[in-house]
Amino acid sequence: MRLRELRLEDAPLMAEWMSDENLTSGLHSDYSSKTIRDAEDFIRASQNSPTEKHYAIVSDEDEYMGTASLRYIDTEESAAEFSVAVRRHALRKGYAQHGMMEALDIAFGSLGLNSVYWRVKADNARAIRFFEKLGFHTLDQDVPPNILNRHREETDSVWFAVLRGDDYRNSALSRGTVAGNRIIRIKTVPTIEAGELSFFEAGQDVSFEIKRVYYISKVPEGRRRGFHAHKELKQLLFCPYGEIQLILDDGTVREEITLNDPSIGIVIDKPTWREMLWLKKDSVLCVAASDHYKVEDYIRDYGEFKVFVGHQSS
Ligand code: T46
Repeated sequence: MRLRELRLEDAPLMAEWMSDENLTSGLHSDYSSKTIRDAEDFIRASQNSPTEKHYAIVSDEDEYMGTASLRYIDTEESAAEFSVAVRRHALRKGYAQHGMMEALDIAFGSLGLNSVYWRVKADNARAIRFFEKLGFHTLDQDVPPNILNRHREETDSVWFAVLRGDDYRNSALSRGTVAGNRIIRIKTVPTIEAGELSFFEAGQDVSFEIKRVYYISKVPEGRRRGFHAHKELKQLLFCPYGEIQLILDDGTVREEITLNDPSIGIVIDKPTWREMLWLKKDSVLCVAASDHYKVEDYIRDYGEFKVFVGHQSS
């Protein structure tokens, strides 16, 4: 998946999400009467605007999945507002997250801005949950008055922000854990203009003895794997290349983290249900495991897993 300029041929799929009330009811604008013509007008108007940048979030096959936008770009204030909308077909596949990260890269990179703000309707629980899972928190204050004034009619918004220098791609790291499993930083040595080298050593950086290493590659974008837990096995998971969402569930809490940094590892050392979603084609998931492959250590039924962890904790 990637961002590119919007094209007129994106209009039919853009009109598709606009007419999906389930998707638009939480947005600020009213899209109920929008047509393909309106979508075409929007794309044309956005093409030469210095203050509005709209990008198509597209699949590897270049299919339009949604729009990520930087609006009200204010070079004096060095700020912009972010927004994102995706088609139903793109939900839960990582497109919104990917579009957001690339749009923030553009805001702080080529546009050279210092801050990006966005607002969400206070009753749009799905959107608030989405941003909070990425590690963003609603702002109680500190939204610049000129930005607040722009939307003074809307009294039902909560605000989020990213400032230049924030590690927005890895804000999950500050959480420390995912569903009770530790997020660790793998030692990483940068070399001058020749990349970096990451390493961990058994008995020193990893608390269990490593008996097996395996890796998963050549997975198409948008595909899921996993759907199981282990009874005894302990593992360190990391993604040396690409972008993979890891969904972990300890039987009580279900949380996600995006692995897109070779220096981040997740230690899963207690029974945890896992699912992995390939956000980018050719991403690689590497695992250092505490034991050899034992089919009897797998729990592949979620109901059984719930019983297993229930018994363990009682
Ligand atoms: C896990 C997640 C993160 C082997 O023969 N040896 C091995 O060491 C492994 C790991 C797998 N296999 C066989 C078993 C299956 O026939 O490879 C096939 C695919 O395994 P599975 O469907 O379990 O793959 P994933 O990606 O769902 O899960 C794997 C690991 O199995 C699992 O332990 O935690 O990655």
